Amino acid sequence: MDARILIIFLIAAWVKEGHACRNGWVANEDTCYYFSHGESTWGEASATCLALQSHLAMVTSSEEHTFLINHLKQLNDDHDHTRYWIDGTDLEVENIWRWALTGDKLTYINWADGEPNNAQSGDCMNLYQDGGFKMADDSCEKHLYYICQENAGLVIG
Ligand SMILES: [Ca+2]
Ligand SMILES: [Ca+2]
Repeated sequence: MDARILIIFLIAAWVKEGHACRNGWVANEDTCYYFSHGESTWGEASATCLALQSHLAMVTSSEEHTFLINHLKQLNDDHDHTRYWIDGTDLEVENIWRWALTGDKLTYINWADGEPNNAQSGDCMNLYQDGGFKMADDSCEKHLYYICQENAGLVIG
């Protein structure tokens, strides 16, 4: 193949793909997500995301939430009751939900039916399969799956 045609083909393929993510990560807009294969406490999950130059997912719009819901439904076709940690927490002040990474109060919240119920001191936020992967609170010590998020150009220092 002519080298110029090959280069044009590769550029076209890259543009179609959008923002390039590392292997094992999934792209949406200019953000990459990692869906864990194992389960951890919320604190361990947060530390693992940081070790991967990322952070627990901050779900900040209905568009982003819809993308995650659709992807999680595909991933969990054969499973029930699955939950995925995200970065929200009300550890400091009950019922004041903040993103752990920034300390900002959540401006977008979409709770599953009956949530948050603070069951077992539920101070950490997850996306709950039985609630259509809407938001729920659970004990931070539970071992759940988790979603890491890496923003293009975001430097975590
Ligand atoms: Ca709580
Ligand atoms: Ca709950």
